[in-house]
Amino acid sequence: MGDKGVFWLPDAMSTFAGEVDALFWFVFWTSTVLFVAVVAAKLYFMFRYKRRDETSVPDPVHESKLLESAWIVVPTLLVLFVFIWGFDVYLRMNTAPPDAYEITVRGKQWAWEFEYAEGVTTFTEMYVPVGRPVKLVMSSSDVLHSFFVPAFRVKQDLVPNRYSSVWFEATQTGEFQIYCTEYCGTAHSAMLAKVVVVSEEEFASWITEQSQDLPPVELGAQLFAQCALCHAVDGTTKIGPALNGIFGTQQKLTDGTSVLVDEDFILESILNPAIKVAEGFQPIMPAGYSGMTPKQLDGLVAYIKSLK
Ligand SMILES: [Cu+2]
Repeated sequence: MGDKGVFWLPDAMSTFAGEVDALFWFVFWTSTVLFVAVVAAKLYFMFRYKRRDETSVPDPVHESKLLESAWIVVPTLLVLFVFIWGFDVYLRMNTAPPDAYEITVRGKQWAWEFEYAEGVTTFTEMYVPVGRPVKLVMSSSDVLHSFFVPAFRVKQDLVPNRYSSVWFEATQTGEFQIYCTEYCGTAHSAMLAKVVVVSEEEFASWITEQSQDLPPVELGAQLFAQCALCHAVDGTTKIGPALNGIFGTQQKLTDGTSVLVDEDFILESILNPAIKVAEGFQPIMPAGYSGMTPKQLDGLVAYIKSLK
């Protein structure tokens, strides 16, 4: 947490963050004042009107029009005030400026995919320019996910077969955490990424650099970021088997047979992971990676093949 955050709110790093916080603090402090007032009045009445002996009968209560009107009118005005204020912020937060820079975001078990208009795709980092509105057009390849950047006060569900969107304008450069905040299966808690906010110039040169054609192995290494949650490349076992040094070996399968790890087996395991499952593992790999382009698939196969 940086120097602008407080104990329960992270740094405010987007143009809307301050407004969201102001609304939050208003609701928080009015609730606190009302809570203290109600509890204090209750305690006072408990002692002031305590029944002191068996025969005592309290005086009849007379209504006070002024008092009754006050406790109807004041809370109603408060609630309406919060509604109008909140609705105004909500509407503006949901209406992206027409000149916003668009990024297509796809959530899948268990990775984020960020696709830029220039044809660049990233997985663990979403680069955005500072001081420029960015609109995210989001969808999911499988189940419900939810995109959450606490520092921007931005949160939106991703729904299969439907687009949802959010927009924000980052006010400072830096790296900010992205969470999936809708439980989406085994590796939900590790479905993380970062927003990297850079200057306009840095962003432009980053895009140019990324859009260069990469050799297949390098392209594959980049794409592999979305697999790295479940597959290690250093021999350790994660949710799925480690993928280094497997090319050319015989792999034992859950049905007792074995298979030669060649290009075809790697490709089949990406497209249809449930057909041949490595011994000792569950058939839990999502089939969502079949949506990659042939070039991307070639790259991934080349990369896995290259792992020693
Ligand atoms: Cu998720």
